[in-house]
Amino acid sequence: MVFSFYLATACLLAIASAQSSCGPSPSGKVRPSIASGYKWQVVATGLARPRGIAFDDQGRLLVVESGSGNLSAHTLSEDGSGCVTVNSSKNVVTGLSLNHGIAFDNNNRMLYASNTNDTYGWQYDSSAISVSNQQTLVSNMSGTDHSTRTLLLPQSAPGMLVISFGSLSNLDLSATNMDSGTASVKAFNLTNSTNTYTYQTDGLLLGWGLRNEVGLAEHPATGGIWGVENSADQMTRHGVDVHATNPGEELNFLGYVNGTESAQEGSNFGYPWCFSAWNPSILPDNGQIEVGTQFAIDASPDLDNQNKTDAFCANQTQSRLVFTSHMAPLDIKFNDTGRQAWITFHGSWNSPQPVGYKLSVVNFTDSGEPVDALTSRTAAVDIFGNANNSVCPNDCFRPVAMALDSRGRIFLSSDATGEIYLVTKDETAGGTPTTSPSSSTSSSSGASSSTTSAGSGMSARYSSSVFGLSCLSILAFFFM
Ligand SMILES: [Ca+2]
Repeated sequence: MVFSFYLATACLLAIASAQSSCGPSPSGKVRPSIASGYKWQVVATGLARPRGIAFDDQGRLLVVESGSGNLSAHTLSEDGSGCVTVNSSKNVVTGLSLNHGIAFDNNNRMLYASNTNDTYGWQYDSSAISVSNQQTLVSNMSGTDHSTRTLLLPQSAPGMLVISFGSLSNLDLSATNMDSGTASVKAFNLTNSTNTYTYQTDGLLLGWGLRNEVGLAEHPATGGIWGVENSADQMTRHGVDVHATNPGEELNFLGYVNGTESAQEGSNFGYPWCFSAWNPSILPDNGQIEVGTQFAIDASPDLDNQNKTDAFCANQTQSRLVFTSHMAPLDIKFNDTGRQAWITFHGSWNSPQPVGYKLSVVNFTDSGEPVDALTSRTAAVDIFGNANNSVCPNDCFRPVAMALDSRGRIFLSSDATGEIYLVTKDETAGGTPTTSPSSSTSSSSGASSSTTSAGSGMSARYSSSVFGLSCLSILAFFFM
């Protein structure tokens, strides 16, 4: 029995190492999983479907709570061990059905937020934690299905407001008309605006044929605008159902708003005619299709494709990386050097196996380009997710949006569970993550062996869980 006691102690330590060291417990049955070299904690619980988040200049976390439509501010406190908790909370904006988008200008004096139809701006007082002088800046974006209007205030182009307006359905023919405004990303100059802009007729077009570019980010070194796209559900090609592993979710380069010229600016990115391959092997007539190639969905019963062919799709702007189908990327944020892009994957109903529900990182070069090639299937390295995706979505957190604080720590909203998480490097673990790719991504000949600081994937955590189960088995034997 003495041996059993020591064994039990060792086993409990192994299991406990997989738990957060501080903060509230995760909601319900949520069991997070993290890559070695990183740690997590819950910062806040009980929020009403939190979506977009942002820090004010006092380090307060502002949260769009889509369940209530309010924008709330949360004053945080931190103990000596780095544990962050909410000290007090206050509603800043109510009554506008805000549902996702939030951004500050460069000096945190102006606050912006959106509901489906409108984008608003206010003067923000971080001492009083209040707003004033509400303006409706951009309007006429009502729509069904994809209701979020992500906002980005590029640091390299003060006064420019970038907005993403997703398609109105899975395969939305209105997106074939550039003037409809749907399935596009545009930039609006706030410095010379006197009236409310109309999305369709005003603004600078950065890209169209973008099904639902929910995540937008500016590269800190180049000023380039990058987006992550939620691609189509229920896909068929030549009448064959290929939706289980196609199309790939996309990382797109949308050009600049700081005056730098780009051939891609204002171009068509393919939707609703063309989609990027994730698994070419199951596509009919796939002789010319690699991972990331945009292909046509000829003869789809869902869409009269007006003879758009693979050759046509080859001439539309290609994505820069692709990710596993249906993972639903909702946000992208660069670290301060621009060498890492963090991406949240919300997960989707349309995958036969639950996929996504995690935070991953993509490595970029010094010149602001993805390290991996378009043909890579391992560009996104998993850092933080759920221990068991088979219980998703019901018993999983679902990452939506991020805010990085001045120390590079990642705050992460989960709408489904009403939580804010904090993911950060684990200094006590040496802070030197390994470079192995995640176990949860498929292997590929196009895989990159990057040298940057992506974690070792979440397999270590799974090992811990497996070890825990093994311990229980052994203990059961000894206690019999
Ligand atoms: Ca595309």
